[in-house]
Amino acid sequence: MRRLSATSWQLSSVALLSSVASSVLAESTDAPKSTMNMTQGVTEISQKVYDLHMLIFYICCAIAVVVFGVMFYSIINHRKSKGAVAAHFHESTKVEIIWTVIPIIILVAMAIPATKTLIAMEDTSQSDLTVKVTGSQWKWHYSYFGEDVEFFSLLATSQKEIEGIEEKGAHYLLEVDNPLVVPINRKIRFLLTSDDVIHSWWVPDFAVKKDTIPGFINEAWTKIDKPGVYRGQCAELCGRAHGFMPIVVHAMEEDKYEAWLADKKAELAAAKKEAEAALTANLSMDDLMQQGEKVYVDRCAVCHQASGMGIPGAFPAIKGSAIALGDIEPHMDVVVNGRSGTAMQAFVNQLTEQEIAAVLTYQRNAWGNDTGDVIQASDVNAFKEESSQSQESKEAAQ
Ligand code: HEC
Ligand SMILES: [Cu+2]
Repeated sequence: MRRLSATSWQLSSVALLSSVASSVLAESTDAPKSTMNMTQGVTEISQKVYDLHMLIFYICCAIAVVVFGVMFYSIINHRKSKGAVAAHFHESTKVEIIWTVIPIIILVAMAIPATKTLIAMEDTSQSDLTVKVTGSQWKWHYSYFGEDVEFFSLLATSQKEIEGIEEKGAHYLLEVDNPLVVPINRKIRFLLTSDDVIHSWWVPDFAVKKDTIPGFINEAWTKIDKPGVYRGQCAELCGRAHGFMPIVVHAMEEDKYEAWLADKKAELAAAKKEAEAALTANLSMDDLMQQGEKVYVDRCAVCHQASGMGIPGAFPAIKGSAIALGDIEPHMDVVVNGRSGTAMQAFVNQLTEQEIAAVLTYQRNAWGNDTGDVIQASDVNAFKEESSQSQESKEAAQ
């Protein structure tokens, strides 16, 4: 009777393990997007990583069955109540050798496929195109090498959804204004770096997860098999809005990608023309305030808050701030050049002159900051030229 229950115990634990294993197996064959297991992804590498993960998982299961089997067998069959007497051997060379050699063999057997996959993941040679990925608080910047195409990619989820005023959409916190667009079936090399703190560019479907480190350039690559929209996130705790800098990649057939690239170039060229034209335009206070509010909400409110109150101890208030109420030049300087060593970044390459003029006007006239100052794109441009000249003369003096 006792024997029987002991065996059924062992049997049921084996059954449990194998049912876990088979449910994992079932997932790997039908449901492509399982929430229980690692994704298989859409690249050869991600499939390799997945296979490796499953292989190691099964090895672990087999080891668990053997180890727990021996353990439970010993506990049950050699228990004290049965009159078992412990053996008293020491320094058995045979046992020592066996329990050293077997784990070594297992480890080496696991290291071989793991190393192969890792080497393949690191091999960025012979790529067809290169995209530079730059992380900053809290957005991504993509730059296509040799194409003169670059843009920022920011969270597109509305503040109302975040605050729970509106219902959350299907891609809550996983949607951006400008997704990265890439072709399928081409080897894409990523050069990854950061403008401020460490971020990490992570797209699970590609099995790509690389830290972006200021002052360093890391490399990664992918070759996507299937067109689609793939989503990821920053995977390095990078500050307050770490959870608000998602990654969206549109993978397209090559001809569609080429068409997109041509469109994007035209769009960027048009935007550049518009920015140049704006340099001579004189906008009304109302227009500037309207545009400025939009820029502020999209680009500044994450730190300085929509109320202009900032977050005490982290981000200064703009409402009532001496800078926003004082002379225009120091205010412009903070926004154009940033404050190095702080989260206040230089917006000179992130916003057009028009946008900087608008956001300055907005900060100087919103929330009771009633300076009445109106700043035009031409003012910002003049300031930029002046400060780059003084930069140059400083460099020349050195
Ligand atoms: C990532 C967070 C962050 C974002 C985004 C940000 N700022 Fe700042 N800002 C800061 C921090 C931090 C400081 C304080 C810097 C310091 O310690 O000198 C600051 C300071 C300022 C100041 C000076 C305030 C004072 O009283 O000293 C102004 C003006 C300002 N920011 C404007 C802007 C504008 C305009 C934008 C949007 C275009 C913006 N900031 C976006 C973090 C941010
Ligand atoms: Cu980040």
